[in-house]
Amino acid sequence: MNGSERGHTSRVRGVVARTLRRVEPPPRVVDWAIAVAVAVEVASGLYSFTQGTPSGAWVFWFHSTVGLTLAALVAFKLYRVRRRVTSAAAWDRFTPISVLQAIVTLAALGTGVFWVLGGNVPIFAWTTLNLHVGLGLLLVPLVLWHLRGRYHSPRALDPDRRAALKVGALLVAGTVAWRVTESADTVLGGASRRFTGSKPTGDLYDTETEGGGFPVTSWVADDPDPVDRAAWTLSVRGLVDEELDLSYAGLAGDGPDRELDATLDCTSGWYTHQRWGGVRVGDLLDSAGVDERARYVRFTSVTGYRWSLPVEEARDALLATHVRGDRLSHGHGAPARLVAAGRRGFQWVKWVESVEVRERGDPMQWLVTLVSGFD
Ligand SMILES: Nc1nc2c(c(=O)[nH]1)N[C@H]1C(S)=C(S)[C@@H](COP(=O)(O)O)O[C@H]1N2
Ligand SMILES: [Mo]
Repeated sequence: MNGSERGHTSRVRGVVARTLRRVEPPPRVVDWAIAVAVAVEVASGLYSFTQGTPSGAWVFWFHSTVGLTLAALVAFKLYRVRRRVTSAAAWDRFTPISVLQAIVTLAALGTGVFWVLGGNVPIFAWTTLNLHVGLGLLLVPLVLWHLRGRYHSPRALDPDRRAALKVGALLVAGTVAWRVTESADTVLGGASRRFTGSKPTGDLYDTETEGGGFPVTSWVADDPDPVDRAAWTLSVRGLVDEELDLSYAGLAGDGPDRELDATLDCTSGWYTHQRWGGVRVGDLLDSAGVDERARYVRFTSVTGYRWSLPVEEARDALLATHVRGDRLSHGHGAPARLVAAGRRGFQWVKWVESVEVRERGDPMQWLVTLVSGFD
């Protein structure tokens, strides 16, 4: 390197240092902002699983915006601590976890952006969106462990106006970056992505999929033996005037009673729009007669997997026996499955055998959907 090159390099360094000083919040503010942003991302990410109608679209853009802001915070942090990682002498017993945390954070952010830009590299049955969720959840114990070793009381922060403005500016930059990724996605042909981030099944799965051309998925481990239509009955119980036990012939002997177009949108990141046939739950409830205390209707699978809907919403749902004019295949939930338009896939209970009218919701259903099938 000659003298003028060296002068040039140090001038560039000077510019970087000055720019950093202008935009970078103080170190402890960065550290705390990272912890808060990770918590916000985990919470908004999980909450987004419950959103299936465009009124919930804000959760997805909020999650993206905070994620991109987090990327900037992580960049500041990594730049600041780079020497502590590259010099072996500076390592202590918390450094390996910190390095792992940095890798997982970057991977979680990277898979999120990659997915939004239309990317998907499936690993066995996992889409890149599943991987993103897994990495995000892995961050929870890692951040807690990191805080254990490197905790600074937030009282040591003195949140001056400048620091607050810098964090605010980063959020604005995150919003701009989010708009840019959205536009980039449109240019890359991502118009078919739903507001939930889900893509048409055809974009994700090129293998033959069972009946109706969309994949068979179960949330975690639910995998019953095929249910015999002739032996199956659907029971209607709870706050009803008259309990019902309906056979398949009684329910759909003459073919489906109603048809409903609805989008099945799985939290693994795919959706499929289908015409479903079956019985309107409202008609079932009317035949049984509903008590005025009724607030929820709970749908339970032969496996115990279950979900409840507020009674008014449940009335408009379908207990589907058919899709695209054909009887449901086993994988898609034969003899009957719940079709709840505007709800996410995991709430569309398959292999339904019982409908219960209840006064209360069912908080345990959250746990049951995760553990059903492990026995
Ligand atoms: N009983 C039961 N119903 C279930 C599930 C399950 O694991 N068990 N998985 C849910 C999930 S996560 C989705 S996305 C849809 C998938 O429906 P499909 O297999 O017909 O595509 O079913 C839902 N219904
Ligand atoms: Mo799903």
